[in-house]
Amino acid sequence: RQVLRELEIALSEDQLEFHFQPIVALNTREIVGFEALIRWKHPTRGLIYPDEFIEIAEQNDLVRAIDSQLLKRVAKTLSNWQALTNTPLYISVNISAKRFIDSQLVNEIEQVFKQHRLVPGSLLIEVTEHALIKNIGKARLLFHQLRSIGVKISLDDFGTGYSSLSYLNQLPFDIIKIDRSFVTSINKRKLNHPIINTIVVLAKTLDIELVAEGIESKLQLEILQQMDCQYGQGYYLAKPMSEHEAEKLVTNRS
Ligand code: G
Ligand code: G
Ligand code: MN
Ligand code: NA
Repeated sequence: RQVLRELEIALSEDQLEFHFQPIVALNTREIVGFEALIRWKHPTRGLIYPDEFIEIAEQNDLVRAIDSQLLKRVAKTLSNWQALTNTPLYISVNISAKRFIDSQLVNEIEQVFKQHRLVPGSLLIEVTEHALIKNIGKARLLFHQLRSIGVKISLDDFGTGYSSLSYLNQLPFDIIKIDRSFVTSINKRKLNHPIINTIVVLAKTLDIELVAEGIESKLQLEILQQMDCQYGQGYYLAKPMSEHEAEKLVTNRS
C-alpha cells in the first residue's frame, strides 16, 4: 500500500525521528527522564504523528526495521546525554506489546545497551498490557533478560485494560504510568480522588515507581503532589520537543 511504500522510503532517508517529553519529579520539578515519541518528518506533508502510521507498520514486517533504527538512534542520544550530565537520566521508549514478545527485539535491545555502554537504569521500555495477555510466560522470560542487563520496564496506560491488577501480580514492572484519563478526571478541588489515590497507595505498597501522565493544569499537579505521587508528565510541565531542545534542558540541568 501507499503508506507502506512511503514508510520504506522514510526509513531509508532518515525521515523518522524522536521527539522527547520530559518526565519530572513532582516535588522538585526536576527532570528525571524523557519519553521518546516517534515522529515522521514527511518531506511534503510535514510532521506526522504515530497514530497515522504505527499500526500500519506494526501489521507489517517493516516495523522490525523501524524499531531497530530507532533503538540505535535512541541509544546514541542517551549516551551523548549521559556525557553531558552527572545526574541520573533515562529515556523511555514505547514498544508495542506485540513486538515485545519477540525475542529478536529483546536481543537487539541487549546488544545496543552493551555496545553504547549505557548506564544501568537509563533505558526504559514502555509496554501496554494488551498484548502481554497471550503470552505471560514468554513475557516473564524477556522481562528477566532485560532486567538482568539493567533495562527497566514500565506498564504504560495503567488502568485502561481489563486486567491491570493481574499484570502487576504476574510481571515485575519497575514503573507504572497512570493513564491520562485518570489525571484528566481531576478537574475540581474535591475532598478525595479515590481511584488515583488508590493507585498511588498501590504503587507505594508494591514499591514500584509511579508516573502520572497527561498533567495539563496546575490543579492536577497540586493534587497529585498532595497525594505524594512521585513523578509526572504532561503539557502543563513540558510538551514533547525536538532532540535539540531536549538536549539543551539536559545540559542546563546539571
Ligand atoms: O505523542 P503521541 O501522539 O506521540 O503518541 C501517540 C501514541 O503513539 C502513544 O500511545 C505512544 O505510545 C505511541 N508511540 C509513540 N512513539 C512510539 C514508538 O516509537 N513506537 C511505538 N510502538 N509506539 C509509539
Ligand atoms: O500512550 P502513551 O502514553 O505512550 O502516549 C503518550 C501520548 O500522550 C503522546 O501522544 C503524547 O504526545 C501525549 N501527551 C503527553 N502529555 C500530554 C498532555 O498533557 N495532554 C494530552 N492530551 N496528551 C499528552
Ligand atoms: Mn508511553
Ligand atoms: Na500512556
